[in-house]
Amino acid sequence: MVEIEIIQGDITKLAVDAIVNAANCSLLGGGGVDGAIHRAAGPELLQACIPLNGCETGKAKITPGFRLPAKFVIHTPGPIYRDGLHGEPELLESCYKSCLDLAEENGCETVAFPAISCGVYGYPWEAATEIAIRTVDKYPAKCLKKVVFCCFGEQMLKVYRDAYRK
Ligand code: AR6
Repeated sequence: MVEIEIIQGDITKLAVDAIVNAANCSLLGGGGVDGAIHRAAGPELLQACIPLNGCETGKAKITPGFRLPAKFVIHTPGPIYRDGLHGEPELLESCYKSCLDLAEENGCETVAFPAISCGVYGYPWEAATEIAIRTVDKYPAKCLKKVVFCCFGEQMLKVYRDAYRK
C-alpha cells in the first residue's frame, strides 16, 4: 500500500520524483498550478510539451521536470465540472489512475498531486478529494511508496484532512 501524506504548500518546490500538473487538453500551459509549474520549470517545459500533441481529459503524459526539484512532471487534464452527471467522477478518477500508472512505468517512488479540477475547473472540493484519496488508496502500487497531496491554502488542507479521516 502507498503511504499518503497531506501537506500545505507550493507543489513546484517539492523534491519528489514526479509532480502532477492540473493541465488543459492543449498541454501548452495556462493559469493556476499549470502556470506556476511552467514558470518554475523554465521554457524547456513548453518545448517538451509541444510535440506531445495534447492530451485527452482523464489521461496523462509525462515530461522531464527541467529546472524543478522534481525529476518529472505528469500532465493530466481534469474534467470541467458541470453537475457531476457528465462523467466527471469517472474522468477525475481516471486522471489519478493514469498519473499513478505513468509514475510506476517511470520508476517513481514519490509523487505529489495538486487538487486536480478544484480551481478554475470548478469541481466541488469534498467530492474531488474523496475521489483522489480513494483512488490512491486502492492503487496496486509496485514501486510507488509515497503520494503527497499538496494543498494550496489552509482551507484545502482541512478538506483533505477531513476526507482522509473518513
Ligand atoms: N501548488 C499547489 N497547488 C496549487 C498551486 C501551487 N503552486 N497553484 C494553484 N494550486 P487550477 P484546474 C491549486 O485552477 O481546476 C489552468 O489554467 C489551486 O488552488 O490550477 O484543474 C490549466 O491550464 C487548486 O486547488 O486547475 C487549465 O486550463 C488546484 O491547484 C485549468 O487551469 C487546481 O487549480 C485547469 O483547472
